[in-house]
Amino acid sequence: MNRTIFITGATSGFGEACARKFAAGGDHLIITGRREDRLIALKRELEDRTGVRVLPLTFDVQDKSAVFSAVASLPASWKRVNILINNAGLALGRDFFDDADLGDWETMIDTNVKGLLYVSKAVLPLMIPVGNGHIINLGSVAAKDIYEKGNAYCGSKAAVDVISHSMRIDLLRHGIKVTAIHPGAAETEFSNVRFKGDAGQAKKIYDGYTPLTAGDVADVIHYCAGLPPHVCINDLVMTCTAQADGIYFYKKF
Ligand code: NDP
Ligand code: 8X3
Repeated sequence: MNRTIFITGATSGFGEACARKFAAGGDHLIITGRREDRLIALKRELEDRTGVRVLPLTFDVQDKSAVFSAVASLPASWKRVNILINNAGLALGRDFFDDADLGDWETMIDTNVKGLLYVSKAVLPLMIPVGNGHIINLGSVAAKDIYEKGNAYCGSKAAVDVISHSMRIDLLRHGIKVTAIHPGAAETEFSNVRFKGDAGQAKKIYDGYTPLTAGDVADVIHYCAGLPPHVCINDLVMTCTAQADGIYFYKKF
């Protein structure tokens, strides 16, 4: 389709699956994350396989000046962005409020909330002149249904939910669509990160049912991004069939 898609967190999970899906559809990509080796490997693979142009940008979304200088460093031919997918994010820990780690809370808020704000603010000047921009933010069912030991992660995703609504209102005058996607459990590196490399604990999250895959989420994001200019999906909750909401699952053991 020849659009330019700016994807945060493209080194894994939903972001990487989005890169593959949009490249297969002919879109050019700016892919970002901290793990540069993965970005370079993905660029090579997608350019060879699909013929689209892929530009890797390595930065930490928590680092305000790194975000703004990375976006400012884009070559002139990349200074137009049609779609921003604010996907970079994480959960750290799953502990009662009184047991939770302050550093984990800070990292989640700095990444999921402040990082999303910094990237959006930095990219918007490249999107407003295009006249048909679209921002797609990754929230979570954790924004909609608050579960035990979810505390700061649920709070950070509830912030994404509210910020998405606010963006939609404030960007109306620029004709920019804002979509918030709220997936339920999806098997990616997410739980490995949440449980700090404890693979056994991470795997247990997906026992007894078939969770979403990163590809399922990328398919839905790609669908939202392909609707006619006058149509916007504002808010979308998606789960696997075995999950009803942020809390209730039907698991078979
Ligand atoms: P993954 O762990 O597989 O991917 C997370 C991505 O975010 C990686 O590419 C990682 O890149 C990037 N990232 C994390 N921290 C930073 C940072 N400080 N700066 C830049 N990039 C960062 O998880 P998912 O794909 O599952 O998650 C993607 C999003 O979807 C997250 O916002 C998550 O909260 C949300 N989500 C996930 C669900 C799930 O069950 N998996 C369900 C609902 C929402 P790198 O480490 O290279 O920087
Ligand atoms: C990720 C899904 O249920 O772990 O946002 O919060 S959950």
